[in-house]
Amino acid sequence: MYQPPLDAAYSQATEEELHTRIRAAKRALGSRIVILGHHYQRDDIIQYADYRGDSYKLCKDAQRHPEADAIVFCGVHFMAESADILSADRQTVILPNLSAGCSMADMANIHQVERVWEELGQVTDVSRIIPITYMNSAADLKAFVGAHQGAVCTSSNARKVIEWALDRGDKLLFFPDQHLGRNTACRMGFDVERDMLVWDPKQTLGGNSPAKIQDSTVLLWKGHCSVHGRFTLEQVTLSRKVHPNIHVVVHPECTKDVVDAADSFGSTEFIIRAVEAGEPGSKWAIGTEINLVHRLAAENPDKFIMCLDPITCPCSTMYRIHPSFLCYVLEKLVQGTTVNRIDVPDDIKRHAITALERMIAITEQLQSALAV
Ligand code: CIZ
Repeated sequence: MYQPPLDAAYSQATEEELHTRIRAAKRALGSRIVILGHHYQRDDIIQYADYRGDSYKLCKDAQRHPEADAIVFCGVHFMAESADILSADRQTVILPNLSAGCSMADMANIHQVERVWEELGQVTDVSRIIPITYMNSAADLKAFVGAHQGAVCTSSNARKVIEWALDRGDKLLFFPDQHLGRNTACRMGFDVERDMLVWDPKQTLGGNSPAKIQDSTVLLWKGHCSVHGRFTLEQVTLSRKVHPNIHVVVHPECTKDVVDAADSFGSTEFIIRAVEAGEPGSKWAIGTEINLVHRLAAENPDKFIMCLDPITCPCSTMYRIHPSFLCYVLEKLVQGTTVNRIDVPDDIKRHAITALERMIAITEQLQSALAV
């Protein structure tokens, strides 16, 4: 989405001035707003978050605040859409910078997915395919999935959602991140060559033969995360050579060779829990977004924590939430104006909520099973 440039009151304000103004606006708004900060946000923003978390946890946190008129989501576009779908109708969701998108989410759009579904129908029985979309996808893809017996998943519940789907169908169409789908399916015993294929939406039948499609169980959309795609097997090997006994933990959006070589892998919440539970003096090489790695290092001074990639690169779209944008949306709210509202149309919301609620039901069953 297009974010018009901010006027001089914001773009030319000093950092110090912006922080003073953000604090004043937040104080003035009190419980009328709740500010959500994704783990990948810079510290300059996280310091104002009422909640920090992954996209799923933050949507759940916001639901605990029915009294708030506005939910200010410091994250990216698909996250604000999900919060809008799951929040009360009277609440507005605000994304401080409208151009904060997700390049992976943009790798699958509704026109492509509908065309792929039609193509699949020419070679196999689509009523036996369950579509699963990663949380990192636009609301209309979540609606597609909801309308076709599928569900949303996140990196923390992908396995459970895939198991659920395979109880209901014979195949999965998993989009947009091939790596999360592949890494999860491999851990479930599926074989990359025998059971999976990669679907390139730019090619007829995704670049596959009808026989391969009929024989495969896990159809992986050709999408990826540019940040997690930077981590390599060589970095894992080097970190172990330089720091013997280092524990390598990576995100499942990394490529399979990196995930296979790591000591453990999981969602941002998993990585945080793993590091926090580590022994004092333990060493950690982490393969995820750099703001989270730096925060973990600052908050766990008793451990050695480094990013697996020496030439670190932040998620450039997350980085678009600069304090000037947070200041802008908060001050406008103080003045009685809502700017940068993310409002998912009702026809999309109707089916997207089905897909999200299926995921929530599957996840909550998982949590209660773990608690037993
Ligand atoms: O679900 C999220 O928030 C993302 C993008 C990753 C994760 O593992 O938390």
